[in-house]
Amino acid sequence: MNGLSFHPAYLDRPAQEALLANLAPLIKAAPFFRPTMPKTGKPFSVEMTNLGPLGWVSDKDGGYRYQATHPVTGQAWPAIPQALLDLWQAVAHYPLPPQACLVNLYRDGAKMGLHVDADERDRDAPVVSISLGDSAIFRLGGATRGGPTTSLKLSSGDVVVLGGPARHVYHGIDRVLSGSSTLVPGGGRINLTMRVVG
Ligand code: MD6
Ligand code: FE
Repeated sequence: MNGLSFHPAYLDRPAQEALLANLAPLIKAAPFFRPTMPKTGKPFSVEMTNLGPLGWVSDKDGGYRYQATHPVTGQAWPAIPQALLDLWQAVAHYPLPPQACLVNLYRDGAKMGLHVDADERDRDAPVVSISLGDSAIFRLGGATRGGPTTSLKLSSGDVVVLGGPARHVYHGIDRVLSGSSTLVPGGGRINLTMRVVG
């Protein structure tokens, strides 16, 4: 697919462990919260937190948006660690640094429905995704809902860049293969997506 770049095993096991150790105190300061759907207030199965000047949040009344503070603690999000900024620099091929790093946590049975990332004003910047922990089935479609889709298994250490036309395609996580990795304490999958919000 045009604009999709897949880097399997971009991070080896020691690098994955180092990244997770780097994230632990940041997640302690900005704990995972469970967003809710706009209008219905239905809770997501995925828990989230963010790093960087802006973070993606969603709730019943405010809908999908970026904001500078954690919705529960009211504190500014922790900074994006240098190791992640370096990774962005190496794979994004984009002149601006990311403003947001969304951290998704998939515990037992969590998944993410097909969606397009469309809350960013900068429509040209790629999104860089890093997978840690249990493997997941990532589904990729086209620019419109309901077209043909393909799936890609994302394992711990894999990096995906969605740029160009691929930046605007439908995608989601069908399921996480529980117990497929020992990386994340307590099990499950963590996905980091770095974005330029604009
Ligand atoms: C996930 N990823 O892997 C969900 N969005 O848990 C995304 O929604 C995503 O991987 C934009 C670009 C790349 C992604
Ligand atoms: Fe997405």
